[in-house]
Amino acid sequence: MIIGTAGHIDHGKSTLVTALTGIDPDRLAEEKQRGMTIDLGFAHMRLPDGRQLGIVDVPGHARFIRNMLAGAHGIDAVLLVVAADEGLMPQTREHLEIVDLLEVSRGLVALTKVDLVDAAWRQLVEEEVAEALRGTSVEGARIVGVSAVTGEGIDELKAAIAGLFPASEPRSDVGRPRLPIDRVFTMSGFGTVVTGTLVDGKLAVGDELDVVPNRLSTRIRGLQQHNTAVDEAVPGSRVAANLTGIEKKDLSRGDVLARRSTLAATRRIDAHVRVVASASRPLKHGAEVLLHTGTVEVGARAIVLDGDVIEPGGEGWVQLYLDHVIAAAAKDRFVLRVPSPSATIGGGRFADVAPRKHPRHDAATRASLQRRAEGNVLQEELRKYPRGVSVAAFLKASLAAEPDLTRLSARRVGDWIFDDGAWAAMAARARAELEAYHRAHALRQGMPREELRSRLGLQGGSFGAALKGLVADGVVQERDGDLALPSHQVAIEAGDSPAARLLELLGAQPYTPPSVAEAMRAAGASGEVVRALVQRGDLVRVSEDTAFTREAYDRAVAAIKELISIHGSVSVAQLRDHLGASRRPVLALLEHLDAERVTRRVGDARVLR
Ligand SMILES: Nc1nc2c(ncn2[C@@H]2O[C@H](COP(=O)(O)OP(=O)(O)O)[C@@H](O)[C@H]2O)c(=O)[nH]1
Ligand SMILES: [Mg+2]
Repeated sequence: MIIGTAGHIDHGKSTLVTALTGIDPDRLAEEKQRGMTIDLGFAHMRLPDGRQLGIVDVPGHARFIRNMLAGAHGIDAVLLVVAADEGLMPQTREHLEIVDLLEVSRGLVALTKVDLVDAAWRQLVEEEVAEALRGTSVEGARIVGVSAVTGEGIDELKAAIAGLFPASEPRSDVGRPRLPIDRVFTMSGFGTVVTGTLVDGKLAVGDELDVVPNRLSTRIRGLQQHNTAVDEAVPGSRVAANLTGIEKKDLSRGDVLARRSTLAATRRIDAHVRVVASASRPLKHGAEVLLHTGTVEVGARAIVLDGDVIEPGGEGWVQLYLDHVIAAAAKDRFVLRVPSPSATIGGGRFADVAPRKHPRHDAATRASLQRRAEGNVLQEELRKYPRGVSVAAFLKASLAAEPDLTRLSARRVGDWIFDDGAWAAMAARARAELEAYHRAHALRQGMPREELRSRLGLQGGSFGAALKGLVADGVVQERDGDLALPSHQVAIEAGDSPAARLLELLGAQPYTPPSVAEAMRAAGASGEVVRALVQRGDLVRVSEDTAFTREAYDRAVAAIKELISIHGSVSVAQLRDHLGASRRPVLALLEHLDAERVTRRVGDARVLR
């Protein structure tokens, strides 16, 4: 569990963290020298029931709001710090707004520096704070007066913090660990170390991970939780991971470590945005904004999908087009800010992290996004990719551990999922293409795989799966790597056809046949005719040059077996004389039978295997 501080500069956030934990969260020399938090600080404390709580301390200064935003991701609760002597100040409101946009639903207010004010003033400030919380995600949060100077309220605050986290409530673990990186450094003797707040799954020493979006791979050599080495880190904890196979220069805040092939890298995101009521202007279509999500900040253009603006206090769907690729997952929360003057304009949740471009003012798009946001991700992915959705793509589009096809009319074949309607259309198309092909090429046993793939307009991966399904359904048969309808038979016309003439020619002098090339020429038969006859079994081609009719071949094989059974073996000369054949075809036949492992050559003779 993680709690994050929030509040105006100098209101006593860092001092309070030290009072609670004994750890000074200001770790940078510059922070200590200036007495001011610049970057995120981290501390941890043990709750009365023994559980560890991580604390993220954020800077209050407006200039470092981006660091505050990086720290606010992944927190389970907020500790809003308000100095009793100053009351609400600009960053109190700004941080509170961010907490609300990130939907942090648990919180406490620490009213600090109560040693500096009298009871009446304190009462006034408490009322002001309670009023400010109204309508936010932490409305009604308890307000605890504390003083780091006198120690007043510290124990009460500790108890209140513990009360925020009922022991029975585990953090969500969907087996999809993600660690948005907030710090990268090298430690002598260890190498590269990253820290972050772990969400959605566990990490263990030895895990192979992706670094997204740069598509690097790494392995976890060591893990720490709250400065203690562990074999496994659980979601909702502060984690330091020692990584192998990757250098500090290849990593930065905003990158995310994730389970292999589960996290999307994207430049386009569909999102539902709420524009804050306090915004001084609406969110305009085409506006340049800064997107903060996880620990990343990236410039983006907001395509407002309905209307030309979203007014302060309003909400709507936008497509964000990012300046560069980031790691993102559906349902991730985000904040949008505008640069000068720097201000929060809105925030919300991602719906589709790999969307197509949409027409604007389109009810179907809106409805689809709505259904997706409600959890029908697979259905919407199938709509988006009627030619099939890979399981890997689906995992990147959702937070699910596995695709769930119940209540969907879809089928899974291998690692691909197809909508039933799209499947039926594809099967019909395959049938029609094969039918046309068989008609055009009656002598061929089937269509080459690659040709059907391109005719169906499928990619290699989805075609492999689709074909498996079509074969299982009995729509298609595989014949020596070619594809045919089950009903298809190579058609060789009887009568005076090249095929018939070829068979007749070869059959007329079965053991002194002309070479295949000569016979083709004489019969006017193409290579295709020969192939078809071989496939049908009417011809047995024992070498490039030599082919026998089926009948002649079967008789010769029977003769060989008989001769061997009588004499123990058979020679080329014996067989030639027995069949009244010439030498060349007999030699080719015996070599063919050797290769077929029917006979074996011993000296000049053949014996049976
Ligand atoms: N009198 C008094 N001063 C405090 C208290 N807490 C913090 N301070 C002082 O307020 C100043 C700002 O504190 P700091 O923790 O750096 O504030 P932050 O910017 O919110 O982290 C420091 O000089 C602290 O010593 C308190 O409870 N009482
Ligand atoms: Mg501070």
